[in-house]
Amino acid sequence: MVSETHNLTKHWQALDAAHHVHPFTDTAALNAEGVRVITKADGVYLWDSEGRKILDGMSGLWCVQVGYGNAELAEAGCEALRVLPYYNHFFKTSNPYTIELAAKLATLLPEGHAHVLFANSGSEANDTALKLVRYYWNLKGKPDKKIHISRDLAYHGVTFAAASLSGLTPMHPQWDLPLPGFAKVPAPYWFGARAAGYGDIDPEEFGIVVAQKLEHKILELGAERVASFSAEPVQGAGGLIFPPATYWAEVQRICSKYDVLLHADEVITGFGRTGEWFGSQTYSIRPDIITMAKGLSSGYQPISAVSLGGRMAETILHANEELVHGYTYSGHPVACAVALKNLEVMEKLGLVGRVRSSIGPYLQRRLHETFEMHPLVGEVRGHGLLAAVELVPNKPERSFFPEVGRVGLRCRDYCFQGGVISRAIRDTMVLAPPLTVSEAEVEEIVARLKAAIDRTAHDFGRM
Ligand code: PXG
Repeated sequence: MVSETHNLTKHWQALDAAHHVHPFTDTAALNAEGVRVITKADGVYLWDSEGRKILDGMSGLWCVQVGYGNAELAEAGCEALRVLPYYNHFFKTSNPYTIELAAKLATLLPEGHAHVLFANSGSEANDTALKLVRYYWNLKGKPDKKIHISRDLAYHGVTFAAASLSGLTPMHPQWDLPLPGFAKVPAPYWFGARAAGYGDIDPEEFGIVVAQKLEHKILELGAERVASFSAEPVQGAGGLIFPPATYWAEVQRICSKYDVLLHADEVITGFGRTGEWFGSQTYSIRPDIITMAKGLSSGYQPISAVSLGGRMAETILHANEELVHGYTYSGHPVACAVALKNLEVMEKLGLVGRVRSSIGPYLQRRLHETFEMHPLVGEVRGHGLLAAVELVPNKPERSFFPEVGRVGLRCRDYCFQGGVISRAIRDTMVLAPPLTVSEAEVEEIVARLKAAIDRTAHDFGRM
């Protein structure tokens, strides 16, 4: 039986190598190593084709809020597949699943966000958002407002516009990006502030100083040319960067002062991650436009959405002309049925409340207790069910390893070998478990991560 399993693994690995090109992957290197084939999932666990069980500390790609194997979501999808597997919204038509989902979102979104457009991925949602920002300023008679500002280390997706908006520089050279009309300001990354030359600044002061970089950039470009500022409430793929408490209020002030639309990318922070439905609620942000995906359907179906705040809705929805935008699968009935059920299940299980007041604080406390004094750890940071353990050569100096990413990658490999998935971003280990994770499972995550970090520390002479 064991060898049969193994043969099937080899078979799949060979076919994958022959025909399948992976995202964000060095194809030749992967094919030399052989891909891991994931065959099933349940709760917080995955199984691979060798029968190995792995605790998924990342909820897939930060998205499986209700955990894997939820039968209610599966049934909702099956029912929609039988009843209305497809129809569109182009020909003066709609369907109950899409309608109900839009109305449900309006009850959960921050104040003033009562209208949504659907798409299929976070990247598409962000592309759509930038188009709507442009359209808004054109309708307002300010066609010179065309520059989109975003931040270093931001991740907004991979389409031409979303990749241009992203501030992770390795995302650009292969595609001659960013496109013209995109500008960047620094991220509110306090742990990296010393290395970036800000000296021994405290987080609150740093929050203001770094927010004001946005003001400087707007003044440098000319407010009459700046359309929007895009930002994740908490930066995810850029290294889990939590803004200092002073940051968002200052950004909000600056956007209002210069009449710059504020776009919150809630693709990761949406749907309970930080203990509220949206990160904008956690950080008291009042965005003009919000993009969301991932947790909207717990990743069970590809679906994303863009919501319009008051002034954008008012202007765009009363333009009295056709909105020349939309995808074949915008508001796909099966995806909407699954997303609607996902929100219902999240409410029934009280998942957002448990992230805020029980399991979120529990994860944060256990990570602090375990890693705060660890010789390889510079900082433990987190909020709700988002957490990061930053691996550094010298904690008091807040400096980084010279060969960025090598230590993190080693630790990530040890995590995999030890049966837990924790993503390494540069040399930071990141966790974003399903919102259903139990205390016992948190203990498992912490123990396995500790074993991996200890092994890594040993390899690099730090223990
Ligand atoms: N915005 C944010 C904030 C994201 O995190 C996107 C937009 C793009 O969504 P789509 O659905 O187009 O992928 C994302 C996606 C990682 C990782 O390794 C993170 C994402 C995607 C893939 C990998 O952390 N986030």
